Amino acid sequence: MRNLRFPALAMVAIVFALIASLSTASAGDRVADKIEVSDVWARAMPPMQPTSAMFLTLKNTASTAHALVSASSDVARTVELHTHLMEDGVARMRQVGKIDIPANGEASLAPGGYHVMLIGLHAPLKEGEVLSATLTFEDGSTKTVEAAIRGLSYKGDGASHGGMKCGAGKCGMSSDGGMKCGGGKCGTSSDGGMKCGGGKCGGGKCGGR
Ligand SMILES: [Cu+2]
Repeated sequence: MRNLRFPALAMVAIVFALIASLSTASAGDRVADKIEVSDVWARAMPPMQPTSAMFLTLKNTASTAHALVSASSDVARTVELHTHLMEDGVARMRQVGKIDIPANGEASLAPGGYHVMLIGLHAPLKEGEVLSATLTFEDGSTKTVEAAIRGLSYKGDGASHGGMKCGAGKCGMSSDGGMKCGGGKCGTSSDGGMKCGGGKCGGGKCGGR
């Protein structure tokens, strides 16, 4: 039995290696551990449509601002962070380098605003199924999320869950693909945020601020 015993020196080395690995992976230091992700869903698309989008709410529990810098998923060839902008009255999508999550605040990825674009789907996203995606934050830490795949008519969980709302109404996609709000249309305000009529969208809410 003697040769099964670890020499004392090896034990010391193992203990130090354990301490080192624990301290470098300290939970408190990873941005991913400070961000709570909820309402994760993706849009089911018709079979011929090679792109779709994923939506979610990011809640920052830290007192410093953080950012989502990229996302990836096996379901698509390319995954990009996008926003919607109104240009000459037309809603266009544009890739963004990051999505800021304010200190002790939320960033809402919702139809008509920020979204995770899934480009070159390997197979159609089917309603009722779930896809897995990995979110990467500015320190390189990652978080894996599961997105419920919803039908074309699903507009998000609504204002109470951080979806876009506009006054008393809800923002949704208009028939031309732009944002609409009640009878009006959502556009982009001068600071790049969404606005709706006279109001501004922010923190997942539109108007009344
Ligand atoms: Cu997009």
